[in-house]
Amino acid sequence: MSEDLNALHEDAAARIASASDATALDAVRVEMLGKKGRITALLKTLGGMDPDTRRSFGAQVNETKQALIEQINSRRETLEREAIDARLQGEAIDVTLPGRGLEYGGAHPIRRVIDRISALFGTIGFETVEGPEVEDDYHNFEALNFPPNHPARAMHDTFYVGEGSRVLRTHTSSVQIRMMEQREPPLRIIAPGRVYRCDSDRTHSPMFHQLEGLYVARGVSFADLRADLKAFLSAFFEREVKTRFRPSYFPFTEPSCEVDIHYEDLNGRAGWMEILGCGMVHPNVLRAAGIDPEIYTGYAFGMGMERMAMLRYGVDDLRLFFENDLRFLSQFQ
Ligand code: 2NL
Repeated sequence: MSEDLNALHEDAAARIASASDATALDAVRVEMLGKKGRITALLKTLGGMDPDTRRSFGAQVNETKQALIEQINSRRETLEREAIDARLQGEAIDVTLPGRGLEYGGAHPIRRVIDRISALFGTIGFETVEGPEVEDDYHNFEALNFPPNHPARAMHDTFYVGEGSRVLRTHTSSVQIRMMEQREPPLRIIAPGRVYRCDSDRTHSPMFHQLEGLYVARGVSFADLRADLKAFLSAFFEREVKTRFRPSYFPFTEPSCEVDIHYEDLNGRAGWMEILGCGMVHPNVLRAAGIDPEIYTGYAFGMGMERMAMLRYGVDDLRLFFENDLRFLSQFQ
């Protein structure tokens, strides 16, 4: 009998030791100590034994039972500790690794130039406003004194969109028409934004950025236009800029000018460079927007932002502004 008990204990002890998880260990416990377990079965046989055998064998069985309970509990603790250790190992953080660092973003050079010009005109009372990029023919052309079949409309190859007379705006003048419709003079606004023309080559992008300015009030003169633009150009380029106002033509201004700035490069070469267009708002444009040209006059100007950014930052290729290559963009932060 005690031979069987020893064998049973050894067998159980080996299986407890090799139980690899809580489920396997519990299976051993049920097989030994459960209601129908082998130890339980032995205890049930005690009743049929004579008192002496019962006392000594009963003590042996109980000893074995206590020993198995302890072994099972100890094995359970070991398994739990191992599970916790494995999890900690898996979740370990190497605090000696270098940090990932923070990447700082920054404004695109075109945005920086728009903000800079808006701020400069802000100091003399101009408010920066925005408007829709998909326009109707009226706000993009008709209100700006382009007659229905005037060849001037072909000056820009326009992107027509959808049914009817929707266009991608070819300038931000349309925003200024909308402001004149909504507000009363005196009016001082800057309208920057994306504009679209069917043009694509080394120096033209079908989408580019323009910024226009408009000042409408009583008694606004060409002298105001000239003084304000000269002050702006010197502030923008941070030097005393020599300017030249050349007569030109736009349907929406009369008289109209193109403005050149004088430059001298490091090799001593000098010359004039066109930088913007301007003029006195045409009476037809004021009238179309509900402003009486007998009472009010206005000046307006427009310039390309890519060109201003190229001059300010010394960029020689327009396409760099649209490629979004971080090696280029991160130089402006
Ligand atoms: C250029 C020339 C110009 C204007 C834009 C304008 C707007 C209204 C009325 C009258 Cl609502 N004029 N804008 C005037 C003259 C020139 O732009 O070279 N832009 C890139």
